[in-house]
Amino acid sequence: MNYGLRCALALTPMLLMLTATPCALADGTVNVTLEDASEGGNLSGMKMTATPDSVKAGRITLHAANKSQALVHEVIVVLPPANGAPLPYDDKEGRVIEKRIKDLGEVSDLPPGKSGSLTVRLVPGNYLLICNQPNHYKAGMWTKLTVTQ
Ligand SMILES: [Cu+2]
Repeated sequence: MNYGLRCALALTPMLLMLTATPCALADGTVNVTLEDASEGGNLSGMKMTATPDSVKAGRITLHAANKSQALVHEVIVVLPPANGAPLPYDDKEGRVIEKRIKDLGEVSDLPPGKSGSLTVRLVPGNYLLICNQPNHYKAGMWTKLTVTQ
C-alpha cells in the first residue's frame, strides 16, 4: 500500500480528526479576512472571507486578519452538526453556544488591525468558520470552508 493511500485510510474516520496522525496529506493555507463597517462599532457590513475556501485535507493553517478599525473579531473552526441543524444559539447573549458545538480551534479575540494564526488538522468535510463576538455570527460573520480528499 502506498504512503498516500495509507494516509488517506488513516484519516478517514471522523473520530481521528484531532489525533496526531503522523502523515500529513497536504499543508494548506487559508487567509481569513474579518471586516466590518468600522463606523462607531455598528453591526453593518460584518463579513468573513476565506481565501481559498476549499483546501486539501491535512494540516491547515488559518491566517486571520482583523481589518476592522474598531471591533474585536475572531475565528472559530466549527464542525457543523451532521444532521444539517443550525448551530445552537443563545438569542439573549447573541452568540453561538460554544460548549455545545464542535470547536476545532480558534484565533480568539483579535483586536482591530491585528492578525493571528492557527494550525488544525482537518479531514475531508464541510466546516464553518465563525466569529462569536456578541451578535457577529447572526450579522453574517461566518463563512464555509470545504476540505477535500
Ligand atoms: Cu466579528
